[in-house]
Amino acid sequence: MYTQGLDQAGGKPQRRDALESAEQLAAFQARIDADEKIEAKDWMPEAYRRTLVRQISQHAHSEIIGMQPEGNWLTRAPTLRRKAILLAKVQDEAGHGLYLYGAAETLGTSREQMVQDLLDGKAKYSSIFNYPTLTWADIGAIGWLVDGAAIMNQIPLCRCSFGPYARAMVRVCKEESFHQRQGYDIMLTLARGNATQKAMAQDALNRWWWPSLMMFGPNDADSPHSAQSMQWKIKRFSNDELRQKFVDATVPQAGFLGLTMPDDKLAYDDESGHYRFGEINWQEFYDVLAGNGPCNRERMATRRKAHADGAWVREAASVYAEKQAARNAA
Ligand code: FAQ
Repeated sequence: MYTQGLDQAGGKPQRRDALESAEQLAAFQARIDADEKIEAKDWMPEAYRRTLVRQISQHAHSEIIGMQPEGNWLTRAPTLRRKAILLAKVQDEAGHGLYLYGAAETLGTSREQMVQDLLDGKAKYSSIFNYPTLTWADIGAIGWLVDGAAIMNQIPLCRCSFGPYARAMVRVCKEESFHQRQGYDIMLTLARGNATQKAMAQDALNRWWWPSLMMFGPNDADSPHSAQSMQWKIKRFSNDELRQKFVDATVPQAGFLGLTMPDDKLAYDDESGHYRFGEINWQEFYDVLAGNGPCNRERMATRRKAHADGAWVREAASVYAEKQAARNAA
C-alpha cells in the first residue's frame, strides 16, 4: 500500500528493510525498552514506520467517516441545546482526523496519498461506523459506548512510543471524554423518561453493544499485528485486555441507567474480579471489514462525493498558497 519503503536496487525493487542491520534494530529496540520517545526524524525500522502509517491513517479515516452517523441527526436533534452540543462534537471529530493525518504525515506519507488509499478501498476505517443511526437514542449510545470504547483504546496511545501520535492523543482523549459524557447524559435523560423513551434507549443499547466490543479488534490469538506492536510499544495493552476493561467499566453504568445488557452470558466472576461475557459474532465483524456491513457502501459514497465536492476548495487553497509564496519571494 505504501511505496516509500521500497528502493530500486539493481533494477529490482528491494525493500529498505533488507538494508537494516541487526545493530540498528537492536539499538532501536533498546530505545523503546528504555521508554524513549521516537521522533519523526529519528532512525526507525521501515516496518515500524509502515505500521504507524497504517494505524494512524486508519485512525484518522475513522474520525472522518465517524462524522457521518451522528451528522445524520444534526437537523433532528430534539432541542437547541442538544443540537449545539452535537455540532461541537461532530466538529471535534473532524479536528481529530486532521491532527492524526498531521501526525502520520511526519512519517513521510502525504495526506493526499492516505486519503486516496481510503477512497480506493485500500485503507480501512473502524467497523463501528458502518452501522445506522435509526433513532435519537443512537446518538446517546454512540457517545456512551463508541466514544467510551475509543477512550479505553486511546488513553494508552498517549504513551505510545511514537512522539507525534502520543501527543496528538492527549488532546483527542480530553475531547473524547466530553463526548462520552454527553452520550451518557442523553441515555440518562431517556432512561429516566417515559416508557417509550426508555424503550428507545434499551433498543439503542441492544444494537450498539456488540459492534462496540468489536471496535477493539480481533481476539489476541487472531490479531496479526499485536505482538510486534506491543514489542514496539505502539500498543500498550492487547485487544482482549482493552475489551475486558471496557466491559468492566460499562456494565455498572448500564445498571445505573436501569438498562439490560443484551448478553445472557454476562456475569460477574468473583474470583477474577471481571465480568465474563458471551462470544462475539466474528463472522459479522469480518463481513463488515469486507465491505458488507449495513452502511459501508453509503459511507464510502458520501465520503467520495464530499471529496469531489471539495476539489475547488483544495485548488483555491493551493493557488492562494502559490500566490503568497510568489509575493513573499518578490
Ligand atoms: N474496524 O492485528 P489487529 C473513534 C483490522 S476512533 C476495522 O488487531 P491492530 C472516535 C486492523 O486494522 C475509532 N478494522 O490490528 C469517534 C487490521 O487490518 P490491516 C478508531 C479493524 O492495528 C467516536 C486487522 O483488522 N480507533 O471511534 C478493526 O494491531 C465517535 C487485524 O487487526 C482507532 O483506530 C475495527 N474495529 O489493532 C469518532 C484507534 N479492528 O490494517 C466519531 C487506533 C481491527 O492489517 C464518532 N487503532 N481491524 O488491514 C488501534 O488501536 C488498532 O489499530 C486496533 C487494531 C486496535 C483498531
